[in-house]
Amino acid sequence: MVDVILGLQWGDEGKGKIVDFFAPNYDVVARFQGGPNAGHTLYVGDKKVVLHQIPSGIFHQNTTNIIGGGVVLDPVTLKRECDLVASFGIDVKKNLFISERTNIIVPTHRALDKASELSKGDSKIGSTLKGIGPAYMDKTGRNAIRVGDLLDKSFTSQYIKLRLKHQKLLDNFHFIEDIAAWEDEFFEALDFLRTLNVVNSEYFINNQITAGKKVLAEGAQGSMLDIDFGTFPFVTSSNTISAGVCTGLGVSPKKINEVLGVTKAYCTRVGSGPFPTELFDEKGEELRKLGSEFGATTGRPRRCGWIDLVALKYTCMINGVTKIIMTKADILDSFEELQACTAYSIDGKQTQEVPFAISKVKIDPVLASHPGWHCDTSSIKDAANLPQNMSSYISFINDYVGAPVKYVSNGPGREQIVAL
Ligand code: 2SA
Ligand code: GDP
Ligand code: MG
Repeated sequence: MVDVILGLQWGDEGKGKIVDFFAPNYDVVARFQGGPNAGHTLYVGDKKVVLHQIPSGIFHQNTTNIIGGGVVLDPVTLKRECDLVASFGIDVKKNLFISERTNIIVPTHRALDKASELSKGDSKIGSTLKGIGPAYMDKTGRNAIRVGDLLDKSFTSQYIKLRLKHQKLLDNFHFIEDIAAWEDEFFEALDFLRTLNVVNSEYFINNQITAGKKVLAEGAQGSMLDIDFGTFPFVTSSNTISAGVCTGLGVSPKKINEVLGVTKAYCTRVGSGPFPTELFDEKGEELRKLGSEFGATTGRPRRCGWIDLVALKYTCMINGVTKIIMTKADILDSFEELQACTAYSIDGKQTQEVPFAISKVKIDPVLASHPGWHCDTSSIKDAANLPQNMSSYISFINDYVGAPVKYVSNGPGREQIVAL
């Protein structure tokens, strides 16, 4: 069976740490969507590592890691990540496998991403500029080059055709970028990619499942950034929700078992778009400072606010979440009072549903107040020792969203997690 770990907010919920924590229980960890826009942070000993495309199970020697067909892969970033992982003594040629169906991000995708954002002006998405949108456009537009094509002799002509198509678009944007320089490192990275294990991942994964192996699917970004169900158009270009596991890995919905949803104890968003509980005052600043809320890929400051239970209940629903993991609870340790959004007020009317027009209407959050716990929780190991006010905050969340919080993460380290 396949268990899933994914983000229930706008990304950066701490999925990397949580996947790394659970990885020893699994034989296979697989990424099913996204690409180098993701930044998944975990600690190996006391060393901080940020992974972008390699699954967060890579530091466990007995875990097989798969980059699935739903991912868009930047070979240059992958090569850098493989070097980083190898510096910890991990042999990527042994336990990293890449699907033939994985779409390749080419240098002109990055240029097109930048040109598209520039052309949007004030309404820009706040893309990570890693070429994600244009790469997925080439997938749905049926132009993309896939990893399996690398081994085919038609690869060069396929590449040139795509490059010319992109150049025509870039000419329209009057956009100048030194693509030739990017191409040098791109082709060098392709040579490296050819040396890795490229597999037919749908058979590979299904054979593992049939053999009784345990598979963990690792989501990137968050459910509110899903291309279909997120705050469109301020979303990423893939299905970040549990449905994406089936299309991104080639597994049947019947094979999905647990869906573990990760949420912060508060909320952040990086990039543009609606964020009903965003704090523009010193409390938001305090969350950013205490939580070190800066993009793991771009370094951009993340916008911070209170937990949004309307959005959380919605994402639990669309994902079929069976268990919630609440991270960064320790960041709230010093707060006198916490707030949680229990409804949206739009034009004076209250709703507990995420509206279609979330990106167009003005939303005032209806907030419920909750007392803080004023103590250092970062070294707590047992649920019985959690402060009473944290337990009641968690009960309130459980009751509202209708899915149980089963783990509380109280620090960035592997061991800083409490089972409830
Ligand atoms: P893109 O690059 O086209 O997918 O951007 C579209 C929107 O999706 C958001 N997005 C993200 N949001 C949170 N975290 C992400 N990963 C990095 C991190 C982000 C960073 O781990 O911190 O370093 O800035 C991520 N990737 C994409 C993005 O902000 C746009 O709103
Ligand atoms: P991801 O994209 O969901 O993997 O999350 P990121 O790695 O982008 O951002 C999460 C950040 O929070 C990282 O710096 C983690 O090391 C850190 N983190 C994860 N869980 C916790 C936690 O429970 N407490 C604290 N203080 N930090 C955490
Ligand atoms: Mg991240």
